[in-house]
Amino acid sequence: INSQYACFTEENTLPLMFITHRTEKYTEEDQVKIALEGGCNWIQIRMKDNLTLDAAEKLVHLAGSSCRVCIDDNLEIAIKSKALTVHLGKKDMPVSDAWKIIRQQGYGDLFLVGATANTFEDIVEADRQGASYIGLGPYRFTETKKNLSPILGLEGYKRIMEQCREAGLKIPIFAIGGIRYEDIAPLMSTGITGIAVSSAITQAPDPVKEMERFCLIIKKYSKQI
Ligand code: TZP
Ligand code: MG
Repeated sequence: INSQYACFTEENTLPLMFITHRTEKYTEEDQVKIALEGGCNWIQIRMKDNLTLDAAEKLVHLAGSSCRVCIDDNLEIAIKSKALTVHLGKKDMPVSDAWKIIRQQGYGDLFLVGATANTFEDIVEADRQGASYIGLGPYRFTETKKNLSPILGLEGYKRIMEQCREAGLKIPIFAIGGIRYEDIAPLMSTGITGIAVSSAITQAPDPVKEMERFCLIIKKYSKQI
């Protein structure tokens, strides 16, 4: 048994993932504090060039036990820092290989493995390999990620979510990429589970207030699922 799909059914994790992305104004530590203060309880640590075990451990500790922390790309650091979630992109280790390592180390029932998708086919493959959830995107252009996959737009989400329903896929799907507050209602109506966001929070005039707004609307829509 793995913890596939467990995160949003058995826990009180809000289906809203905040992703750190260092800006001139806010360090990762600042951003974790902002997200927590705004009510977020799921944070992805995304530090492309400067991720270290020490940094991850400090941020996991800061997030505390009531916030799920996900480490981007690096399974070893996710395990050692006790983050208990890793997000794997298309160029990272395959999800099935990650599960082998996680089980070998005895964390099989605790861990979540997220995977990136840009197409329905990506979702099918990640699901087959046992991904716990999908980050599907990008919704629109964003400066936060280099080498963006083709933009999906609302039409892309409608089409892919319809394909998922037809195929009977149950895997939780999170929209990502340039998402602003106003996008949440139309995106949630396509049947996604939730959203992942970075710059809409960190670039808001009052990031804590913006996070609170995001949490409120996500709560409203996630209850309707
Ligand atoms: N993957 C696809 S888009 C993206 C990632 C990590 C960036 C999300 O950040 P933002 O600032 O909400 O576009
Ligand atoms: Mg990645």
